[in-house]
Amino acid sequence: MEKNINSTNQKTKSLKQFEKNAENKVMTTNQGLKVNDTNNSLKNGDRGSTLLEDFLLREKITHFDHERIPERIVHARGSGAHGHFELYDSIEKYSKAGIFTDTTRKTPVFARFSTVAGSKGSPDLARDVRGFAVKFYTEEGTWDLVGNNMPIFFIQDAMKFPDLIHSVKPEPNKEIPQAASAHDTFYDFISRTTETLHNQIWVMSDRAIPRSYRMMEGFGIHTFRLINKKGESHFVKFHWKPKLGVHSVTWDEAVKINGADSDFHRRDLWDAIEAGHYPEWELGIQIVAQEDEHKFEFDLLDPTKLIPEELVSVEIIGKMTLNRNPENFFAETEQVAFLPGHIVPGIDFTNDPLLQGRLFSYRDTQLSRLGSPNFHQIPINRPVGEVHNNQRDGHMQMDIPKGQTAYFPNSLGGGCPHLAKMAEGAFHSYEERIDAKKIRTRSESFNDHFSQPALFYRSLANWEQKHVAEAYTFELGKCSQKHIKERMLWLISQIDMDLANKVAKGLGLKIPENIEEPINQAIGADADIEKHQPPKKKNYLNSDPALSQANTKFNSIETRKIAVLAADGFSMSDYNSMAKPLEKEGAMLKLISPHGGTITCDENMEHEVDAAIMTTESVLFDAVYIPGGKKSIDSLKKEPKFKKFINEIFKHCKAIAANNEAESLIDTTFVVDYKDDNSVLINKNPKDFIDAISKHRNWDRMDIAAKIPA
Ligand code: HDD
Repeated sequence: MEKNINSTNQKTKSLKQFEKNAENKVMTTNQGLKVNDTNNSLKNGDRGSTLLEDFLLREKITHFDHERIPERIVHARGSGAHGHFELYDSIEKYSKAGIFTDTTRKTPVFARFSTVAGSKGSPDLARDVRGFAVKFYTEEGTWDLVGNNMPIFFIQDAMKFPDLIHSVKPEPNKEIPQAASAHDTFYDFISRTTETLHNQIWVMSDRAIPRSYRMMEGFGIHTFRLINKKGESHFVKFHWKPKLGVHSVTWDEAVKINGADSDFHRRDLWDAIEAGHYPEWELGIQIVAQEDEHKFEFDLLDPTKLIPEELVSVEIIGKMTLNRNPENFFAETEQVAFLPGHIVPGIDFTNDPLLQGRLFSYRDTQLSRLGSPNFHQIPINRPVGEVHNNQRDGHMQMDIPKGQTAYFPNSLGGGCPHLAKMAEGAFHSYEERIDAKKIRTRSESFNDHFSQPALFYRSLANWEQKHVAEAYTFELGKCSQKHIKERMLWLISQIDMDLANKVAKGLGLKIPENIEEPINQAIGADADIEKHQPPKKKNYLNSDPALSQANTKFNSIETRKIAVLAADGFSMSDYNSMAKPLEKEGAMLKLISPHGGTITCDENMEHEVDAAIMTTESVLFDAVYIPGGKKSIDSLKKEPKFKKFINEIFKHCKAIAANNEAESLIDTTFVVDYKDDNSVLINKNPKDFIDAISKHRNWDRMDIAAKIPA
């Protein structure tokens, strides 16, 4: 399929000049020498030793030996895509940034989604936070919004980041487990660093196992500043809201997807874009006036706190569309370098101590990851505007700076590059008034570690709460140390006693009545311990509906994958009656049969099979449809994996539709006793099936489904 390349996208144009296409071209060395044999080395006779002289062998092997670069220390596993951002209405009262004032622009973007803990080759469905990083190639310079799919972070100060990551990464003595937080070192750290508990409960929720990158929210997390023309500052939190709503898989599916297709999210993003179903997110902002900085029960500078949407609503200001897959994974997705320090006039930082540390870390990491301070010259990292300064040389310098001078001020170079005036769009840091002691401490206003995890849990629907309890039980169940589990149980009991009781039951442990050491240990050795312990939990809001996936969008089946189970002799009229309305709504149907190749319907037409049953699994689909046709159904009955497929779809609370003879196949499965279920649709209108799929899951069946041993 032709890729949609937006000819007005400036970044796409700039990348084009670096693209190489070998079509109809002769093979050469890196020096342009034509190559006649790339299969055999130069030898002393046809059975002799290889000669050192063989420069063709040496060039090929040397390049190969150095093909890998260090993977990202975190967020190593990820996928990216190109697109653009459009602004709905100017927000000039808050920001002077061109991207926030000029509604005629289509700002090019490159977005990368990732897991955090796993290595580059780890499976996509790990229980983890997802990175949500967007590079905006704006006319005034590149702005990177390097966020996650959860609105808060684990820690409050960048100084703790290496500790956090060392605790979650595989344990250093045995390098186990890969891409998993369910182990002793992580919970040892978590249970001694209570500021982590808010992000941690989000990781226990369905947010940590998204159905698709296209179905997750994104958050800038920190409070940033927007600066308007008058130099006035407003605090801002950035939100990405996916057009398709926020949806997840269950843990049982996640575990199985990791085996069935460890590239599930990567493939999903790629396929959707190739098929022209371009993922879209709306950008929202929460604005807090400068004078309201201290009006909340929490500190705006504390990245472990969100501003509930019930308190400050999210104003939608624009939309991001991803419409082009990269040409080359390494050149673009692997080499893209996101830096929270990349901002443009109209956007500025706050003193959030996590953000402040990030401003150092990202540039530093690129130096070892990409190997040179010239990483900004790699095509994907180049800004769309011109770059002129007196920085020179370094590994892999790609530019050829002209002239005699590389210093400022100069007269020999005509004073160039000259300094930009404010009127020319120069960047100027927000003039925040500072009058303080230099001090190494944690603000007491950051001490509340339980109110927001409790608010999050209270805001969830009952099925979401059940998933949270199961996730804690699983994760702590994987820990081997009883004292770590007990400490976690006590901490969970401070968030919600009912939740802690459920987890304790699953673990077969008692919740301790108290714990001896101070619970907040993220303080200095000489600090006043009492002063830094979390105060009593506050309840400033009963619930925040925006935190629950039960309140997301359920209005579309676009890009949902529907398995059609059929064999030779399936009913074409059944199929047509269902397939056409589903496809009209943007669903993707895949024919699953006892074998690969083709099958023939009852109207004697051949149909290409998308997957033989042996090569696929139900967890890769959102719903199943089984058309009638006696011969087809008889064949499906002979292959037990079809029954397993249907049982599992039911277990995962997905929609099932069947026509005519297909009911007898349903009757051979566990579903036979639940044919009155809301989303088991036998000989029903396609509209009912579409409605059931658009609801994502029928959680009403959750308790029954859990009993199915699929
Ligand atoms: Fe980070 C990568 C998100 C805190 C240090 N981070 C990285 C990526 C994302 C985030 C999405 C991958 C970007 C990509 O796709 O290339 N990180 C966050 C968020 C944080 C956060 C939302 C808190 C709000 N990070 C954080 C801290 C530090 C780092 C506090 C260090 C002090 N992060 C890094 C890093 C990485 C990185 C080591 C690894 C690869 C890279 O930067 O380019 O520098």
